[in-house]
Amino acid sequence: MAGRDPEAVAESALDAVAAVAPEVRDGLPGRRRYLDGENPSGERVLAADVFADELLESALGDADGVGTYASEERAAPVDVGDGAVSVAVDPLDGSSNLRSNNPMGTVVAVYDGPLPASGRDLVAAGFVLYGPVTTMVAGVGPPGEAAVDEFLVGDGGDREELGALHLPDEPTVYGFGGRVPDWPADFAAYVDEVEDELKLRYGGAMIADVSQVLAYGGVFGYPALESAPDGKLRLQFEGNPVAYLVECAGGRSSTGDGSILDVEATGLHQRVPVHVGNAALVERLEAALA
Ligand code: AHM
Ligand code: MG
Repeated sequence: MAGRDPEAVAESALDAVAAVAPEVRDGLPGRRRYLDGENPSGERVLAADVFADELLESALGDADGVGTYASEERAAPVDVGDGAVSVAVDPLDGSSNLRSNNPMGTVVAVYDGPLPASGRDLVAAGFVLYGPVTTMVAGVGPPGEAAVDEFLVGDGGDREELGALHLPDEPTVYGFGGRVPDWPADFAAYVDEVEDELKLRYGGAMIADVSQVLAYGGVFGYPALESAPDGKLRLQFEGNPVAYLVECAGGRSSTGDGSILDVEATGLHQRVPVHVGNAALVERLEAALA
């Protein structure tokens, strides 16, 4: 239906993602093999990535008011309805963890408008974490203002609210992606400092690493690299939704030079350096990179 309240559409979209999460999870055991070919970012694709993408396209296409579906696994957005709301997903974030049986997630960004969109156009964001327990973390509302809640996702795809998330005042964990020799010198100097204060917790799936920051406080980043000045993570599917969630939970996000939510959207698969965490740690990062 066209013209529905974008926040109501976002709630339907999050319900739809939770509803298929058990099916995504149940489909993983037989889909740990790589397929031929690459995704639009030039990365190898697992059978599980394609499976999750197809389930999510169908579920979100059926959600009331969702007009456009876009995914990290597809070159272009798909028209799935007549609403103005666009939903961008990373169907299986961290899917290279599948072989080693480590956590992975599904990331969801709900934008009021066409893609590519600015993080300021987000009306909701969330993620499903396929950990020892299947949970969803989500917020609905204006960037910086929405409450961020954690839900238990039941076997039937229902969401049971567990409570609000707010970054603890005393940070304890850090994790940064990319190879250390590929880190710019100013970023490496910043890491030297935080290593003296925090405990390393890096798992190679952004969503699991961000979840640790939300639970224990700290900082996660996939920085600009010498070989990749825009880093690895994608603005529409990864950078914007985690920036929204961490900022709404009382933290900060940064490209190294201001909030990720202020980055101009120029392409569906554009990459962006991502740093999120407690405000003081992100402010020190910005000072170190200035
Ligand atoms: P993916 O969406 O294709 O899984 O790639 C994104 C993932 C992030 O979850 C994680 O932070 C990063 O890639 C890890 O990359 P690397 O394996 O290069 O450390
Ligand atoms: Mg990803």
